This record gives sequence, structure tokens and C-alpha cells, in this order.
Amino acid sequence: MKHAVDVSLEKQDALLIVDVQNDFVNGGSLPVANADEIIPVLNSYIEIFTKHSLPIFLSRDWHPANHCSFLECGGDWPPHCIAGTHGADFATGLIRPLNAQIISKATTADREEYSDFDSPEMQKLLESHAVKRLFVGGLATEFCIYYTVRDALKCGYKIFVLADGVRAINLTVGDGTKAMAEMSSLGAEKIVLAGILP
Ligand code: VGL
Ligand code: ZN
Repeated sequence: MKHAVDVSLEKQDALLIVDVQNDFVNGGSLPVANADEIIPVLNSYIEIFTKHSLPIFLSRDWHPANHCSFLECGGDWPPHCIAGTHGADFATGLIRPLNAQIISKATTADREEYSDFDSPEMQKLLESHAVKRLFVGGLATEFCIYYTVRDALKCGYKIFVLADGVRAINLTVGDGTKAMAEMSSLGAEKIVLAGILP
């Protein structure tokens, strides 16, 4: 992916934090390496967007106990993010602004949904807030971040990926890096915290 750009926040910007939940961080059932490191960084983005009175969306993996992605149901993953459990709660330490909007996905047993846009409410929410540019961070780079960014670009949104606010599962070494490069070639730009101009 190309290097990070500088950007000033504008009226139709929004922050989308993807699946930063207890099961995906240290001590969870499907921990993403070094995911804990992004929590303070994401909190800083949350503070900046709050200060600018810009909308903040938090998505969450919200599976039934017999979800098709679980190993015992023939899927690829250990059980994780079962709706209503501690593992499915937003990660301890992540700031959750009162007015943040929550999007739940992959909520039915027979459907995997890596993209936030698989939830019809995602686009409705973005439209109701007249969002044009989305700043996307969270977990995991090559799954829910990648598919969400790909779909957002298809829908015409301008995308900034928070390069310092994502982490990859890396089932194979380099998966995260490859996903970052792929998002870039699809038209997403990369940003870091210091690149948001005051
Ligand atoms: C995710 C694996 C399984 C993700 C969700 O949020 O990237 N990855 N379920
Ligand atoms: Zn899942």
C-alpha cells in the first residue's frame, strides 16, 4: 500500500470501527496478534471524531451459538463473538461514545458475513448521516476490514484505512500486508493518527 496521506476532517466524514471485541483481543477465543495495541490508537481517533461532532459507527460480529463459521459446524473458526456473551462485548478499554451507532453482523446461523455492508442497516445509517468519506479501523485486516472496505468503495464512499488502527489474523504470513495493498489498489487511502490535520 502507498504511504499514508494527510487529511483534514470534513462535514461528511465518519469513523467506522470494525469488530473490536473481547474475543478478538488477548484472552479471547480468536485473538488477533497485537490487537491490544490498537485500542489506545482507536480511542484517539474516537476522541478526534467526537470533538468534531462527526458520527461514529461500531460494528460487531454477533453470532448465534451454532454459527456456520464455527469449527464444530464445519467452519474455519473456533466459536467466537456469540451474541450476548462477554467475548462479543466491545473490547475492554475501547471508548464507546454514547451516541455511537452499533451495527451487528453475521447474526444468522447459516450465513457468514465479513462485510459490514452485508447488514442492510449499514448503508441506511450512512445515508441518514449523509456520510461521504469513511475512516475504517479495527479487526481483522484481511477479513472484516478488507470486505467492508471493498464494499464501501463499490458503494461510492471515499475510504481511509487507519493503518495504525488495524491488525491482521495472518493465517499465512503476509495476509494482512497483501490485504492492505489490495485495498489500496481498489482506491482506498491509508492514514495514520498524525496524518489528521488539526
Ligand atoms: C472476523 C474471522 C471470523 C473478523 C470475524 O472480524 O475479521 N474474522 N469472524
Ligand atoms: Zn465471526
